Amino acid sequence: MSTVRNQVIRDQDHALHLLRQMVRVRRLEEKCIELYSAAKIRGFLHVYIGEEAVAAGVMEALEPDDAVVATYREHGHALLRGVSAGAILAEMYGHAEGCCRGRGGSMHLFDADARFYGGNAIVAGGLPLAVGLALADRMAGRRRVTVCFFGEGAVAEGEFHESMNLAALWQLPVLFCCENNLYAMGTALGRSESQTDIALKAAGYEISAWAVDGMDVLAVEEAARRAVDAVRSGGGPHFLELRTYRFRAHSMFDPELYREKTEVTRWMERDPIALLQGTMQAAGQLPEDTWAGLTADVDAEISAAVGFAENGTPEPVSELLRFVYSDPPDAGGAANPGGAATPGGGAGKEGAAG
Ligand SMILES: Cc1ncc(C[n+]2csc(CCOP(=O)(O)OP(=O)(O)O)c2C)c(N)n1
Repeated sequence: MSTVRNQVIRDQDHALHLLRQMVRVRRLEEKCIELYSAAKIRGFLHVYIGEEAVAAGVMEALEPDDAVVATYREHGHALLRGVSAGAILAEMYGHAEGCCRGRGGSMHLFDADARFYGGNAIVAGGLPLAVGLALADRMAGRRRVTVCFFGEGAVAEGEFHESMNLAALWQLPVLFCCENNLYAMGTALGRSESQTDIALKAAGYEISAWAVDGMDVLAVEEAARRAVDAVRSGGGPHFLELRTYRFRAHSMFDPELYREKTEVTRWMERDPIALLQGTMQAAGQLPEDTWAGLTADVDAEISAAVGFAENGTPEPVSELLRFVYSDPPDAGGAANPGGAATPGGGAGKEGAAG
């Protein structure tokens, strides 16, 4: 088995933690696929399998107050940001116990308490949102960082360029993390971009940018810490191009005619979980029973989450207008957080039922 790097991992407990985080994401999504196939989960489902080292490494560099913005391939980001597996699965079931009361589903996970701002289904849609969050922090004098994850498909969008420009012009505290898995649905990067070096595109906006091996969680964490520290200490926006690969189809509906099976197999040889596991085992840092204990714990977490989601309840139809509009302050929004608000300003449960 190949190793992450020819090195002995200095902090064994931390390496084990990273391994656990990646396994949590992998097992959660393997379960999602199973539940989707059993028609328990409906709608779209995009899994992150193969890319786990990116979210696992970057999240380590963040403080609880920092903000995270992600794409529709965000189950792992939400989980590692502290949204429970139960709240994620209940969301996919369309149950009220989900992190968005079952209204968003797989592509729209959101949790304001965790400062997790989606779950954005529109390609590149998260970038201006991240720039806005960073601008708000700058204006309020808060030393927070906003991290924005997006696929390389986003660089073809105008929103990408507008966001790079404003973040650099205003020196905003945002870290852009491009998850370059080489394909935007069925379109290979080289078929849509004249310049395929994405870090170079960001550098064109005077943003410090560099590429990282996105299959090596230690390398990702190291790069993310360096970038986040620079952003937090006033160094303006930074950009990481994380070179990675998705092992599964784009979504549950994708015959994968655009890539060779041998290419997929080649990348699977650098599975981020197996790489770290192999390195630790080779260094005598992962005894068999430690690994068995880790996987058993994760399996228990996921099966408890499935139970939680299964036992959830759909929202009653009478509640569906709640939260569609926020309560205007003069309608007593703070005092009536559950009350429905109409565009005209009327609030109250009767309004919701109507
Ligand atoms: C503005 C917009 N255009 C098109 C789509 C349809 N679409 C959904 S996913 C996707 C590919 C995006 O690829 P990438 O950004 O590389 O992310 P990945 O799926 O590889 O993680 C496209 C074109 C969309 N959601 N939004």
